[in-house]
Amino acid sequence: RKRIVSGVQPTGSIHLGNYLGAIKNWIALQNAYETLFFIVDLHAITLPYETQQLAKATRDTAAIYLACGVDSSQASVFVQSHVHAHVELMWLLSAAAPIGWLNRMIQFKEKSLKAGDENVGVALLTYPVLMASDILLYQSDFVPVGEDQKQHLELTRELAQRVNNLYGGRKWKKLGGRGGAIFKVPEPLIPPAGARIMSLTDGLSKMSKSAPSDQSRINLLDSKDAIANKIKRCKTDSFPGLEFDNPERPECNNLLSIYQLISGKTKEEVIQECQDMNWGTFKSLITDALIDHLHPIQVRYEEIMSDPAFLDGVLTEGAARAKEIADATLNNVYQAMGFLRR
Ligand code: AQP
Repeated sequence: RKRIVSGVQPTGSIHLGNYLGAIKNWIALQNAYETLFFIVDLHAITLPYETQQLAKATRDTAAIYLACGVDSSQASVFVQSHVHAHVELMWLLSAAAPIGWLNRMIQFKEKSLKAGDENVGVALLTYPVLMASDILLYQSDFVPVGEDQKQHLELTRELAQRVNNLYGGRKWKKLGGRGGAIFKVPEPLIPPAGARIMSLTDGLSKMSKSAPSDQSRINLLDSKDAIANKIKRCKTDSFPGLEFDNPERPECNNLLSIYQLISGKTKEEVIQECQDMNWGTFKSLITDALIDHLHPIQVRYEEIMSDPAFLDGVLTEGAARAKEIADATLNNVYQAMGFLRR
């Protein structure tokens, strides 16, 4: 079976964007592919963070994966830092990664510009090398990526090819290796349309964990009242009726898309149902749909959190399965790069 890897950072509450853009799609993939879903805690420290929160957020994120329907008997669910090979391979890859490639990464430019050079850790620059390590360790065939991560995946692909050229093939064979490519070059798996969920308070910026206002996002664990309140106060417009894809109505497009994804209806069905509605009627419809969709996830989340031994078991087993694949790749890389092995 073809293999897929993906992960979410434990940097705050998991929101509807993470769910509709990533986790919900994983569930659809786990039957057809071999899947590894991890909680990327090592990535979560690239910007200032709260040490008292990291471990809790990591466990919460794992529990949310399971509550959303990730099946730990099929998928390997684990914490990135529990598999040491991620960091080790990252160092080896960073020797092959030209600084120029990293300097061109837009996310780094944007985030570092905000904070200023003296306040930004080196890890923010080398973050894409760790991401490449996360993917290449598992010889992944596909990586589900949103628009924002496309550039990083392209870097992963180029880095894989560069390492294959520098150290693979005949040179590796001479060192006792199997020869050929060290890494599989992964392909992006672009999620279904409409999977970029925007902020509730500004239809032009994406829904994000790190946005200062909690009103801008629906968290998966929000109470019924919180959901109702956020939808009540979310940004709308004063055009008549409701419609998708009008560039002058980004909030309208976003809310209709959310409703479509949550209700499982087609776009045409949503158009038929909602085009003549006013905001008041639609808001009560989407509020109910969100509450109904999230309720079973919240119930499962509580069950999982009430049984810490179960969650520990899932994460231990997931890390063990991941380690087997990761260590095999890492050993190949050490060998191909000419290291003296124990
Ligand atoms: N608004 C979104 N719409 C669709 N997909 C989204 N994702 C995030 N936001 C949206 C997808 O969620 C996955 C995990 O994201 P991440 O935790 O690695 O980091 P992120 O993309 O930076 O997510 P956030 O919530 O915006 O976090 P912060 O604020 O910490 O940077 C990815 O697959 C991402 O595409």
